[in-house]
Amino acid sequence: MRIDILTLFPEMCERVLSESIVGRAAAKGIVTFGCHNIRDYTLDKHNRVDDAPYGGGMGMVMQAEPIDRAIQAVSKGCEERPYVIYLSPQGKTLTQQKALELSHMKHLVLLCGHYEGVDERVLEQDVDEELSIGDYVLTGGELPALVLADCITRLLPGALSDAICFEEESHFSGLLEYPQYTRPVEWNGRRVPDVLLSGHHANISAWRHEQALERTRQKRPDLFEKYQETEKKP
Ligand code: 9D3
Repeated sequence: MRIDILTLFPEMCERVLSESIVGRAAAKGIVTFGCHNIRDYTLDKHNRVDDAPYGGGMGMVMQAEPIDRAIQAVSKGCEERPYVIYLSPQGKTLTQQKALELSHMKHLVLLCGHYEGVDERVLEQDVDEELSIGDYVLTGGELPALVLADCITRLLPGALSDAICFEEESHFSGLLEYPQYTRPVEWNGRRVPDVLLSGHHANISAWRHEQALERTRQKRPDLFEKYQETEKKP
């Protein structure tokens, strides 16, 4: 898969995408990231990418032309038109299901907005979908684009280790995870639960399932309700 991010802060995006599991997936060639500065596509002699809104009002609006030229540039030489996503507080909220759907695309372009917004005409012409990551206000679309890139990348075949991947498939139950412990057995007067030291695998499994249920009931009653409903079905 190819993911191009159009932003005013390409270095910020490159840094995030070069680390950890996502960075490793890129190094392995499972995904290719391109982080592009929208400013590089302005034709303005002062390198401007924004201007005052028509009709007046506060703040600045990102101009259509540099954004459209950036999209044209990253589409060049591609057989198919990329799927263009605008990260915006007005979009539908990203879900795991949406990330899974997007993980099947060949080429995504993620457009990050700033200032008071983007000229509506380039959105109409070029954008296929608008996505938000939740109902809280950030300073720009970069973190949302990185959240989306991270979420999609880990779903690509080969991105996760076999161990984690197996765990995902076998354990995805709709419950929260059970508590985990590692050495030492006692820390600050707190002991690891005896059952985990017993070596009795059936008891350990039963204990973990119980813990997962209890935690979900306490911390995420919404998920617990859903889980109970799916359990009732044959
Ligand atoms: C002037 C009114 N503001 C809308 C509430 C404007 C505005 C605020 C913040 C416009 C852009 C932003 C920056 N945020 C994003 O670009 C953004 C975002 C977010 O703030 N929260 C959750 N998801 C997203 S996706 C893009």
